[in-house]
Amino acid sequence: MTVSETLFERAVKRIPGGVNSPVRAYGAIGEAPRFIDHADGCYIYDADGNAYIDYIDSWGPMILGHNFPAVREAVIKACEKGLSFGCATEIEVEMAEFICENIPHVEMIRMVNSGTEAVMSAVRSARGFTGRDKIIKFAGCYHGHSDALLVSAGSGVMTSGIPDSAGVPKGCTMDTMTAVYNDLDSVKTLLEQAPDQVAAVIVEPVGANMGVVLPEEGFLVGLRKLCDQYGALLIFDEVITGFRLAFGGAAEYFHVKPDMVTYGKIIGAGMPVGAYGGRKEIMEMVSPVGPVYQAGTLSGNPVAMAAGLTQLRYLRSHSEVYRDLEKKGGKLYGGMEEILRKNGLSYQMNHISSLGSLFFIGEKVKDYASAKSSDTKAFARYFLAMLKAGIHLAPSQFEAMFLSTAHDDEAIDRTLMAVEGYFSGLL
Ligand code: KE4
Repeated sequence: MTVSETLFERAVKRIPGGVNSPVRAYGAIGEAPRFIDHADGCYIYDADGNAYIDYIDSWGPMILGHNFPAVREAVIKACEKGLSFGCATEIEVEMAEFICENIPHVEMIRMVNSGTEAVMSAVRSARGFTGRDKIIKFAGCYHGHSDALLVSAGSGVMTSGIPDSAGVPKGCTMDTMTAVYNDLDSVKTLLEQAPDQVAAVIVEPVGANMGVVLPEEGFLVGLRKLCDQYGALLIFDEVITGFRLAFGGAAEYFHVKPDMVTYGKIIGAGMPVGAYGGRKEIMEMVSPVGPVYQAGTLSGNPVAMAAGLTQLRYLRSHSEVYRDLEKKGGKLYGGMEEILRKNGLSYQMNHISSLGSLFFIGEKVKDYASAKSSDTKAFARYFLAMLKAGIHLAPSQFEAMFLSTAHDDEAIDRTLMAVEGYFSGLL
C-alpha cells in the first residue's frame, strides 16, 4: 500500500470521507486521494514522494505559486509577534485601507475566515440594508455552504450529484430563488414574481464551480441593469475571480460595478481569510455600527493578514502578473484546444486568463444543465491518466484548473505533452 492509501485508511475512520472538505475526496474518481507532504512553485509532492505539476493551487489562493518567499517570510515574521490577540491590530487597518484604496466599489470591508462566511455575511447585510428577504442565485454557482446558498449549488455539491443538502430546513431556502446562468430572462421572471422582495442577486461573475463557464456578452451588464430596475443589490462573488482575472477582479475585467463583493482565497495567500465589502451605506449596517450582526474570533487574524496583504501588495506592484497569466493561459488552454482539434475531438475547453476547464461533451457549456451533461466517467479516466503522468488536476469535472505565475514554459509544455499523449491514445 502507498503512504497515501495508508493515511486514507486511517483518515476515513476519524474524518467523514477521510477529508476535511468533500472536493478533496476522489469520490468521482474511485481511488484514494493523494496526501500532500509539501509544495513549491508550481509543484506539489505527495506523501510517497511523487511530484506533480499542480493545477489545484489550493483552489485558487496560490496565484504566485506555492511557498512564495515574500509571503512565507511575512508569515514567519508575524508569528514571532504572536498568533492571535482577539483585538484590533494595525495590519487589519492596512488590509482594509489597501483594498478600499484599490477597488473603487469597495468603500468599507469586513474580514472573515472563509468565502462561505463572506457570502453568508454579505447576503445578511444586503437583506438588512434593503429590508427584503429574497435572494436570487444561479444554478451551478457555488457560494460556500451556508444554508440559504445550498440550493442548486456547484462545486462539491454538483460533483456528489446531490441536488441540495440534507439538514437544511425549508425555512432556510424558501427565500432563495434559482435562475439560469447566462439567461437574463430567467432573472427577470423571478424579479417580476417577487416585486420589491429581492434583496440581492448573487453571481459568480465567471462561473468556476460547475467547471469554468464564462458570462456571455451582455449577461453581467444585464444583471446590473435588472438590479437597478428592481432595487436589488448586485453581489459579485469574487472568491475565485477576485485579484485573479485582473487586480480589480471580474468587476475590472468586465467593467461592471457590483454593489457588494465577496473575497477569499487570494486575499489570504493560503491562510484562512474571506472578506465582504461595498458601499459605505451598506457596510455601515454591520455590527457594531449597524443592526446586522456578524462576528468572528479569528477574523482579521494578524498572521493571515500578513500573508494576504503581502500577496496583494506584490500583485499591485507587479501588474505584469496579469499579462503573464493571460499568456500562460493562452499557451496551456489554447494548446489543449489545438490537441483536441488535431485528434478530431469536440470536447469543450472553457477558459479565461488563468482559469480553465475541459468538459467531456460535444456542445457549448454555458450553464448548469449543459455542464451537468458532461461525461464524468470520461473525465475520471482523463484525470487518472494525468495524475499518473504527474499532472495534478481537481478530481472533478465541475472544478477549474488554476494557473499561477510559477507555472513556467517547462511545466506547461510537460502538461501539453501529457494531454497530447492521452488524447492521441498513447498514454
Ligand atoms: P470557502 O468557504 O471554501 O473558503 O469559500 C466558499 C466559496 C465561495 N464562493 C466561491 C465562488 C467559491 O469558489 C468558494 C469555494 N470554492 C471551492 C472550490 N470550488 C473551495 C474548495 C472546497 O470546498 O474545499
